[in-house]
Amino acid sequence: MAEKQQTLVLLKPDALQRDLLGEIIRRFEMKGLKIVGLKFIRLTDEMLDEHYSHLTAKPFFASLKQFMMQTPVVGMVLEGFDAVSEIRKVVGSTNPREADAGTIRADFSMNVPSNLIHASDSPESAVTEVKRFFSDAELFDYEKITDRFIFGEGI
Ligand code: DAT
Ligand code: MG
Repeated sequence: MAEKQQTLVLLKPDALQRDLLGEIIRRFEMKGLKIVGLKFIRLTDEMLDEHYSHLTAKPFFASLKQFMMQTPVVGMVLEGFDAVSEIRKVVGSTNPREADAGTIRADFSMNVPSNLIHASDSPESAVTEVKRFFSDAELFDYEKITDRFIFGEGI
């Protein structure tokens, strides 16, 4: 049974610099993911220590943090059935050169860390990451006239 989920996305400094924010958001919209939160975030060292805590021992950790702090990032919370795994499909593998053609990373990027997007990797991390970056007041529950056509009956 499909589960309605929320997931966290960050559009990284390379997406902003390369004028790809609109294109990436358009792909999420076309997939049928509903934007329930959207804002600029200026990431700090402390936020990144927490967000990338699974990578602290990696030799590239310090340069990854520098990369992520170059400009503000665009934070988004997207909602939909199985949104966490669906969005990872649309985004593609971490290494853009191994990502499937047609994914955002394969189509628009060439290397790590400049792979354009962060997207939560499990339902559990999505819950933690949405809370990390968005307050309840910044998340919006609303109906769209297309909901019935995208999600089907019984939403
Ligand atoms: P993902 O972003 O696909 O969830 P991850 O959580 O393993 O991947 O890594 C987070 C980010 O760290 C990734 O988007 C880009 C950067 N990164 C991963 N592996 C790297 C490497 N070998 N060299 C440089 N940056 C890397
Ligand atoms: Mg990850």
